[in-house]
Amino acid sequence: MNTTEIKEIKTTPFKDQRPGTSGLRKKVEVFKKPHYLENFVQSIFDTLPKIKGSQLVLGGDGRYYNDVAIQTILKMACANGVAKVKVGQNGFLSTPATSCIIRKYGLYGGIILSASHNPGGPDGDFGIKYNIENGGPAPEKITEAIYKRSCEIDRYYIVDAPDIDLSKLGTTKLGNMEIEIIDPVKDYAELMQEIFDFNKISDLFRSGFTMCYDALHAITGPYARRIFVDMIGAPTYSVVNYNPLPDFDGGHPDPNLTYAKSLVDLMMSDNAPDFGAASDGDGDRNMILGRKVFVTPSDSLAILTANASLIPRYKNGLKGVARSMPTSRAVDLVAKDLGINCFETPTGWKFFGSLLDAELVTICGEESFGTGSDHVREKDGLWAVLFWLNLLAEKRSSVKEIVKEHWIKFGRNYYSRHDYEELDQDKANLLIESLKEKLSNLIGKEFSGLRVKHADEFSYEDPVDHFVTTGQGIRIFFEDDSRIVFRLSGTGTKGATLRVYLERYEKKLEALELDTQIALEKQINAAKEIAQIKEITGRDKPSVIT
Ligand code: G16
Repeated sequence: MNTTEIKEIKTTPFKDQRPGTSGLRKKVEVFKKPHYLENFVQSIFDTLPKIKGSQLVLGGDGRYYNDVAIQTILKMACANGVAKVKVGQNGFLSTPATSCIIRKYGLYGGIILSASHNPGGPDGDFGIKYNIENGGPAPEKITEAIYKRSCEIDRYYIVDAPDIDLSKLGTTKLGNMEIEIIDPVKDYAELMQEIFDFNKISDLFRSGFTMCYDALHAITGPYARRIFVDMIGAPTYSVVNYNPLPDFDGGHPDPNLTYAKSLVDLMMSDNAPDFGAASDGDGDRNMILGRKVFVTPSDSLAILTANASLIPRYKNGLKGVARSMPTSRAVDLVAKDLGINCFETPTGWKFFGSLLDAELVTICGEESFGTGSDHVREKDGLWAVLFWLNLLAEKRSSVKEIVKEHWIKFGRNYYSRHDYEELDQDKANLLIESLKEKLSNLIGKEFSGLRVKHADEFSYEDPVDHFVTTGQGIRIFFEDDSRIVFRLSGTGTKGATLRVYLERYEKKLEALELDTQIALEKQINAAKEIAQIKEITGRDKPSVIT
């Protein structure tokens, strides 16, 4: 018996530990406050009824403070009676790989250390989230219980022991707890090989097809090298920025038109490869580009759904699809065509979990660069990239041709998101509150040539467990069926971020290739006018447009 002294440490609650859209995200300096991390981790353990004797997985995206937090969590897991923890070598595990491991080995849950697409480093962000035994993010009822516990906590448990060397694969012990240091890529890569036709993708590369996958110095680098280069045989230059760095080399690991600029510039140039893609800090987001074309995440979701039968795993059809409310309604048109259900959920991958578990849907997606399926319970960046590669290998046409074909068949949902970042929290709250007050008076009024047909605040009742979630965004529908959605982000760590989602449908062949911002001009102006963005926030333009 390996004895390790369990210490009970007295503490007092922090009042700001309510998990947001995806776990608890704060500045590194906040997490470094004495007892801050420990309080939250103990609140998780105190909330879980079967933590004693359980098996967990633990890892993160390699960002600054991961290494320190992992050692603390291991010592706390031991003190709380956890039987075994699987840890990614060097503390690395992508979010979808964590989900895969929970499901494959039937674990009780997992702890993921990441602030996703938020910047890292000593002045950047850190985060922690708990995933349950289905492999997905803890649902609202659990995150609320964790928060409630964090408001009352007065002690936590930790063992007094030296740090564990996480650099070597194999099994070791901490007190009575077993620690297995695992290859972070293996299980996930095997799962991808079961889903997609790797041979067909290899043939595509052998035919001279070119790709640039940008890992943005975040977690997907090792996964992309193993899968694309070692297993599929893509040339090594196909994967760039593949070394995970604690500060993402000073970058913002967010795969979008603003933060993955060098990839976007390459793909819009005359030297562009056939295909470009990127993922975020923890590997659950994706951005898809073709030569001189950017595929919006909403279009990507619709295109993957429409072509799913070409992929081995989905060849017998889809049970249904789901999208978050602000995501464009492009996929709804595909679902109708396929005769399957399309569910509309609040923002946050956690809302897809019960639909996937109940086998109501197979594919889900969000405008925020997230797409995934029932193979895990998280969105999955590399899965989306492999899906596109498999599709390109089957169709042997370009990304641009596939997108155009889709628009010709289904019409195009012009779509853009305008973010106003780092707003004063009170002003942002005021803007949303004033919108709410106006809602009933908006109907019939005209803004920028658009007449309001309907306006409401979105709330959602989970069709499986009937849990109701309210206050999920203000929706304004116009008579031409275009739409604006306003909501405050639940993932930022500095001030507030106002997200304005703009959408308009177009079926006319001659109007399918307009510039998106021009195509949405009326909706953009109407949004500014209705929400009085400049008057309330002082900002006259968004900080990020995607
Ligand atoms: C998280 C959630 C997503 C959500 C996104 C943006 O993604 O898992 O479901 O769409 O945040 O949320 P918000 O609009 O509230 O900032 P990630 O990649 O950050 O974990």
